[in-house]
This record gives sequence, structure tokens and C-alpha cells, in this order.
Amino acid sequence: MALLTLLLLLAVSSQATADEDPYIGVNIGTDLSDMPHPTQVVALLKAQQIRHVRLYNADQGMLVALANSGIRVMVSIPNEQILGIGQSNSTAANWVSRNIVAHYPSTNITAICVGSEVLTTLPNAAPLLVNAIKFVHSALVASNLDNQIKVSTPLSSSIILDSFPPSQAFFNRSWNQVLVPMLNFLQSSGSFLMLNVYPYYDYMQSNGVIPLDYALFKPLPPNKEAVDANTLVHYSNVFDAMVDATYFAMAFLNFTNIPVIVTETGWPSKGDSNEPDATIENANTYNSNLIRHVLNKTGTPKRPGISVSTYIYELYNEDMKPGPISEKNWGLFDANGDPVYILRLTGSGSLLANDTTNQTYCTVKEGADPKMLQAALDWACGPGKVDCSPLLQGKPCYQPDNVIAHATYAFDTYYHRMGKTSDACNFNGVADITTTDPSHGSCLFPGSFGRNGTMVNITAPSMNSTSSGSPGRNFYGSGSLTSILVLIKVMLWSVIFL
Ligand SMILES: *[C@@H]1O[C@H](CO)[C@@H](O)[C@H](O)[C@H]1NC(C)=O
Ligand SMILES: *[C@@H]1O[C@H](CO)[C@@H](O)[C@H](O)[C@H]1NC(C)=O
Ligand SMILES: *[C@@H]1O[C@H](CO)[C@@H](O)[C@H](O)[C@H]1NC(C)=O
Ligand SMILES: *[C@@H]1O[C@H](CO)[C@@H](O)[C@H](O)[C@H]1NC(C)=O
Ligand SMILES: *[C@@H]1O[C@H](CO)[C@@H](O)[C@H](O)[C@H]1NC(C)=O
Ligand SMILES: *[C@@H]1O[C@H](CO)[C@@H](O)[C@H](O)[C@H]1NC(C)=O
Ligand SMILES: *[C@@H]1O[C@H](CO)[C@@H](O)[C@H](O)[C@H]1NC(C)=O
Ligand SMILES: *[C@@H]1O[C@H](CO)[C@@H](O)[C@H](O)[C@H]1NC(C)=O
Ligand SMILES: *[C@@H]1O[C@H](CO)[C@@H](O)[C@H](O)[C@H]1NC(C)=O
Ligand SMILES: CC(=O)N[C@H]1CO[C@H](CO)[C@@H](O)[C@@H]1O
Repeated sequence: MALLTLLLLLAVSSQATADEDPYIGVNIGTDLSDMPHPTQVVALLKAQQIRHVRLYNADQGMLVALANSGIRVMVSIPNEQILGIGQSNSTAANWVSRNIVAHYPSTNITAICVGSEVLTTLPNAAPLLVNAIKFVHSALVASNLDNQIKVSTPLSSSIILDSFPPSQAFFNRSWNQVLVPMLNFLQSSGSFLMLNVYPYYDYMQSNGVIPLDYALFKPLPPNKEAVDANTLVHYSNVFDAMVDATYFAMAFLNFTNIPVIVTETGWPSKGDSNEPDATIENANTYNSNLIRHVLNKTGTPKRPGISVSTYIYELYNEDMKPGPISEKNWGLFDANGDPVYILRLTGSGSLLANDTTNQTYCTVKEGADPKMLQAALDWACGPGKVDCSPLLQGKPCYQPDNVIAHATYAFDTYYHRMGKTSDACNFNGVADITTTDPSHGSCLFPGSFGRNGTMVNITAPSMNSTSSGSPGRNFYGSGSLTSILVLIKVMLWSVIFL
């Protein structure tokens, strides 16, 4: 399978100010049984032109591997360290000096996420959250890095109540004692509100009230669009409605100029039998539409044209994640760096999207007769004039040394040279066209976009697996109960509008 190409705009600056180009980043969770080495991770990011990432910790191996890569990095303080850091400014200063100052600027750290959904997953740390944020910020000020590196904390969208219509949304008042000083801090330090948005869960928990198309950014007939009765604004997707609900919830507390970035969103490609909409097709649709939507600078109905840069959850499928099957299947890639699906990114305006969906290869037909294969291989490398030198001993495609692997290489090379006509992938009936990229290791097949990661030499310290792993998103708990009611209202509103 050819590689998907996430071609991203270069953000001019990490500061999420209104008029700058939005970007797409990717979250890197590490709960994999065979987590690729940091150098392999970075090779994949480069191959996919991913220029913004968020780590769930401050893994030394990753920070070293990301140095001088041109990739912008948001690092995180894991939730279990919030209490310590929120209690002691010297602990905070030590953390900053070890994990930030030691790596900046060769590793381009642009933000520090203090915890992850702390209010909803670790409420007993909530009273210290703002302290932790402020101590970390003070340490950056002391190092003169506070302009380059912003401090914030990703919030679950479930703390926003009555999120539809967005104009009536407000933060769960239980958290105002934390949120008001936090928003004050974000405003005065020029930082942004970090929001995790999961239309998948909203959709799942709505019991059919939210149309799937509305969650997936698919065009809706006008009578299905959700209309905010107060503003008469039409919402055509859950994502925009949640972002606008956040703006309104902030405005309700009198904060009107704090930008939002979405620190997590995505869609799982596989699920349990009771998660029928966790499919490859839906995951591809969601993420492809999301990327186009963000990079198109459409903004949201409340703030048209205002960029909401967004980090996709997530780079790899995390097979070690507990919970339902969907939890293990949010990734764009598997541990080998093979894409789980090929994003559909053509037609996205200024985006240099390369639609690789039609990428095809010529491979050996299953069950083909070995003698006929050998004859076809001999023909391809002889009269067929395929350059078969990569199949020689010591060359990248020598291994595995068997007729099937060698014939596949020769067939595919011939097929591409002949312009991928179906006649060119026949070889007396022992060959077949496939969409799966047969490349392996450093053996790159014609037509392949160059998966990478397997042949890289190890140069960085290894990933600290004990401290790694993305904290669980609060699956099945994160959408507020109210979102169901809210979405019933969505439908009512549309009816009223008609
Ligand atoms: C680091 O990222 C910032 C924000 O995107 C950018 O302005 C700056 O040029 C980058 N620095 C390097 C060395 O790439
Ligand atoms: C920590 O706080 C104490 C007292 O509040 C202050 O004297 C000290 O300078 C602070 N240290 C740092 C590293 O900010
Ligand atoms: C608001 O937050 C409190 C504290 O976490 C929680 O107990 C309550 O259920 C939340 N309210 C709603 C409507 O979600
Ligand atoms: C917001 O500002 C208005 C007008 O200044 C004031 O009446 C209201 O109490 C403020 N609300 C909050 C939550 O501070
Ligand atoms: C991109 O934005 C333009 C207007 O700003 C809009 O007409 C177009 O439909 C958008 N395309 C996508 C794919 O969202
Ligand atoms: C898209 O991929 C093809 C290879 O199939 C390559 O020739 C072309 O330059 C790529 N286009 C862009 C915009 O990357
Ligand atoms: C992919 O194939 C479809 C159907 O054959 C065709 O309509 C589309 O234009 C192709 N896309 C590219 C980029 O070649
Ligand atoms: C990999 O690195 C080791 C030392 O770190 C070196 O001895 C070895 O030659 C390298 N291998 C390759 C293929 O570069
Ligand atoms: C790895 O993580 C553990 C647990 O967080 C920590 O005690 C240890 O110091 C870390 N090791 C390195 C090399 O960062
Ligand atoms: C398949 C492929 O592109 N392999 C390359 C991955 O990157 C290493 C080092 O950067 C190259 O040596 C491989 O050829």
C-alpha cells in the first residue's frame, strides 16, 4: 500500500493567534507492544511531512530524536506528576530545566501540556492544576523561554455543558474555581485553550440522535443541519459546534480573546461488535474531512476564518490500550509504519495533497505454481529488461530469498515501467494487481512512497517505556450525559427551523 501523505502547511509560528495559518499535528501515544524506536518514529513523521506533534510525556529519547528535525513539539507533564509540580515551584523548575531547557532550541518545543484532562480524570489534582501551570510558566520566564513556549492544559469537552446550541454552552460550574484563574492565566500569558474533541463518542452516546454524517463532516441536507436558534447559525458538523460551544462557554465567563487549539480528535478504525461505526471507512472519512476543514481556514460559524489548529489522535494504533477494541485502533499507522488507511486529501486547495488511493502494485497471485513463477521471473529479468540487480545477494531486495518475493519485485517493476496497464501484470496468469505496497525494509518497490523506519540505525537513547503511554482518554465517560439531551435539542431546533 502506498503511503498516505499528510502534507501539512508549515505553520509560521506556534502561537495560535487568529490570523495565522492553521496546521494539523499528530499525537504520539506509545502503548504499543513493539513501540518503534524514536529514530523510526521521526523517520515516519518526516516521510509523512508531519510537522507538529504532541508527546504524552517528555521522553528523552524522543526529544533527542526530534532535535533539528524541523518538527514542532508539544511535550506533556503526565497527570501523576501534577501534584508534585503544583506543590513546589522548585520541582517545577527542575522539570523545566531537565525536560525543556536541556533540549531547546535544537528540539523545537512550542508548548507544554500540563497534564491531560486533569479535571475529569484526576479531580483530586484539580486544586493544584493552576499552580502547576503557573510554576512551569515561571520557570520558563526565568529561562527567558516564555515567549517561545506556551503553557496550557488539555481539557475534555465533557466539561462544557449544554453544548448545543453552542450559544448556550457553559462550563460545568463545579470547575469555575479552577477555570477562572486558568483562563486568566491563558489570557495574560498569550496562551491558548487546549480542547479534546471526540465527535465519535458524542455520536455513540447519542443513541442515534446525532446523524453519523453530522459527526463525519459529510454534507447534510439543509433540513438536517443543526441550527442555533439564538444566532440562527447553521452547524454542519459536530466538531465546529463543539469549538463554538467552547468560545461561548469562555465568553460566559467574560473571556473573549483566548484562542482554541484542538489537542485531540480522531475516529477509530475498528471496534467491538457494539461499535459498528468504528470502521476504516469512517475513520478515513473523518480524518480526511477534518484535515481539509482545518487547512481550508474555514474557521467555525462563530469565528469564520479563525484557525483552529488540530492534533489528530493518533499516530500509531496502540495495541496495549485497555478497554474496548476501538481504544486500540485510533492510529493512522501500525507499528511498522504502514498506514491503516490512505487519507483522501486531494482537492484541498493550497494543500499539496497527493491522492495515493489509486496506487497499485503488481504482485504474485496466491497459490501460483512455483515453476511458472520462476519462468516468469526469468523472463522479466531477461527479455522483460527489468533491472533485477536489487535482488542480488547483499542488495536491499535479496531477502527474503525466495521465488515469490523476487518475482513480486520483478513483476511490480515491469508493471510500473509499462504504465500500470492490466496487461502488464499478467505473466501467464501468475500475477495480480494489488493496492498493498509490497515494499519491506529498505527494499523499496516501484510505486511505493517509501515507508520507512525498519532500517534506521539506533542513535538516540531508547524510549522510556515505563513513563510513556498516552493516558487513556476517558472513553465512554467523556461525553457528558447532557450531550444526549443537547442533541435531542439539535433535532428539535432543526424542526423548529423548518
Ligand atoms: C520553532 O517553531 C517556531 C514556531 O513554529 C518557529 O517560529 C521557529 O522558526 C522554529 N524554530 C526552528 C529552529 O525551526
Ligand atoms: C519559589 O517560591 C519561593 C517562595 O514563594 C520563592 O522565594 C522562590 O524564589 C521561588 N523559586 C522559584 C524557582 O521560582
Ligand atoms: C459537573 O462536575 C461535577 C464534578 O466533577 C460532576 O460531579 C457533575 O456530574 C458535573 N455535572 C454535569 C452535568 O456533568
Ligand atoms: C462578566 O461581565 C459582566 C459585565 O461586566 C458582569 O456583569 C458579569 O458578572 C461578569 N461575569 C463573570 C462570570 O465574571
Ligand atoms: C474551503 O473554503 C471555501 C470558502 O472559504 C469553501 O467554499 C469550500 O467549500 C471549502 N472547502 C472545503 C473542502 O471545506
Ligand atoms: C504525487 O505522487 C506522484 C507519484 O505517484 C509524484 O510524481 C508527484 O510529484 C506527487 N505530487 C505531489 C504534489 O506530491
Ligand atoms: C482514482 O480512481 C478513480 C476511479 O477510477 C478516478 O475517478 C480518480 O480520478 C482517480 N484518482 C486519481 C488521483 O488518479
Ligand atoms: C550502527 O551504529 C553502531 C554504533 O552506534 C555502528 O557500530 C554501526 O556500524 C552502525 N550501523 C550502520 C549500518 O550504520
Ligand atoms: C523512566 O521512567 C521512570 C518512571 O517514570 C523514571 O523513574 C526513570 O527515571 C526514567 N528513566 C529515564 C532514563 O528517563
Ligand atoms: C525504505 C526506505 O526508504 N528505507 C530508508 C529508511 O531510512 C534509512 C535511513 O534514513 C535509509 O537508509 C533507508 O534506505
